[in-house]
Amino acid sequence: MKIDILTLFPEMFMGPFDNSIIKRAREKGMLEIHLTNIRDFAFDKHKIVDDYPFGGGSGMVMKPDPVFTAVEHVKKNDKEKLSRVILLCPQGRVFKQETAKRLSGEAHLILICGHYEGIDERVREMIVDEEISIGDFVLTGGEIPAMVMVDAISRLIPGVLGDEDSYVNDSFYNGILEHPQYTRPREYKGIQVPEVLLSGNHEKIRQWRRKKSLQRTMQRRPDLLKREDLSPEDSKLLEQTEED
Ligand code: 9D3
Repeated sequence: MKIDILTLFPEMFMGPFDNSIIKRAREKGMLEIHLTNIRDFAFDKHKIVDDYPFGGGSGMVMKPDPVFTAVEHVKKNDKEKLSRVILLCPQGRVFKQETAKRLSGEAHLILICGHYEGIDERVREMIVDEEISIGDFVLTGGEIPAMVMVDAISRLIPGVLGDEDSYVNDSFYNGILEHPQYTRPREYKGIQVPEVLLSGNHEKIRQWRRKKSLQRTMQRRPDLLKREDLSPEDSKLLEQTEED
């Protein structure tokens, strides 16, 4: 997969993609990440990329031409029109694991990082295929959201994760939070590893983990647990939880 990132702050991306899994994916040629500075496509003397909003109001708006020209530039070798243009902005649909899954099947993503109060609406109308937000909190721009997306999408590209860090057990893959994990030593600062995990009884261990997962999900993320899709076994484990 090829990912082009269009931003006014390319320096922010120095580092996040140069570590562990993403770095290995880039080295293996499975992932190609390119950064483009939108300011390089402002051709006036002062390289101006923002302007006052028509109609008044506070804050600045990103001018359409530098963004438009930058997108045209990164699309110029894409004869088959295989690219998908995504604008990161607070007005977008919220990014979910299923969004990451869907986008991991694309050949070429072009991510535009919004900044200032917003971007001229005509950019959206003419070249943006999809708008994405990463959640209901206010950030200073679309750069960190772009990093989040690249990270979540990259690990789903076939061959990027080794067997050891496989994604089939991902929390949101199963729609329920993960159970507690322990490693050596058996006792740490006076706290023992639960006896059942040392028992070697795989059926008991499986039930314990499932129960802990359900318990955590009910306490922290009840929105993920719809009673009607609980199996009879899950319902029983949840009843035990309510007794605990
Ligand atoms: C006062 C109105 N604000 C819109 C909700 C203005 C505004 C705040 C923050 C406009 C732009 C921004 C910068 N944020 C992003 O560009 C952004 C973002 C975010 O703030 N939260 C979650 N996801 C995203 S994706 C891009």
